[in-house]
Amino acid sequence: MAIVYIGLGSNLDDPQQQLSKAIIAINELDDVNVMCDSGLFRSKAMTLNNEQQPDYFNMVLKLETQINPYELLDRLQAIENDQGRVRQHKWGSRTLDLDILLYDDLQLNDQRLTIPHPGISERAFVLYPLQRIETELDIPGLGKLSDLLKNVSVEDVQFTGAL
Ligand code: A4P
Ligand code: MG
Repeated sequence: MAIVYIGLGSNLDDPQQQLSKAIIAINELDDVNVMCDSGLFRSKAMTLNNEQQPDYFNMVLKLETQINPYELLDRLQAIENDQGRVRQHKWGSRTLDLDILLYDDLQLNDQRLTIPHPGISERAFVLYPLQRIETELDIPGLGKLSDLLKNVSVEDVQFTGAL
């Protein structure tokens, strides 16, 4: 069994409802067991060219699964599509984004997948949710979660409780 952390994000069409639906869909995937979630975090949208966007709601799920990373990505993208994900431009607003943050201690970088997910180490909206699940996490190639947290500001993200 691999231990996998998935990042969920939404800033369109009732984000909290989008995340609830996504958790149900992930739970229903064959060969996936959702172990726990981080609770809900709200943050300003990280955008390109100062584009104005609604705030994001983010959450991290911890799973165990036997599905390989590529198959898992396919299934997560199918859930994104089911929930009306439209891909306009990089970092555009979205109803649902599902990212594979960590997959065991795997390090991978090819055309389809980069694991750990790029940008983890600069993103308060990823690091704080991860910390609520696992304080002593080692991120492959990047070091201890507790050290990475020193480089982001707690003020960039607001914990809003259970979903
Ligand atoms: N891909 C590569 N590695 C992965 C991975 N580990 N998990 C590829 C998932 N996908 C991965 O993704 C584009 C391609 O990335 C996929 O087809 C897959 O093959 P996408 O979701 O279509 O495009 P994107 O999300 O616009 O691009 P990108 O670079 O993945 O963006 P991010 O990093 O997902 O960031 N602000 C706040 N506050 N909170 C957010 O959650 N999210 C984003 C998107 C921007 N601003 C945000 C947030
Ligand atoms: Mg993405």
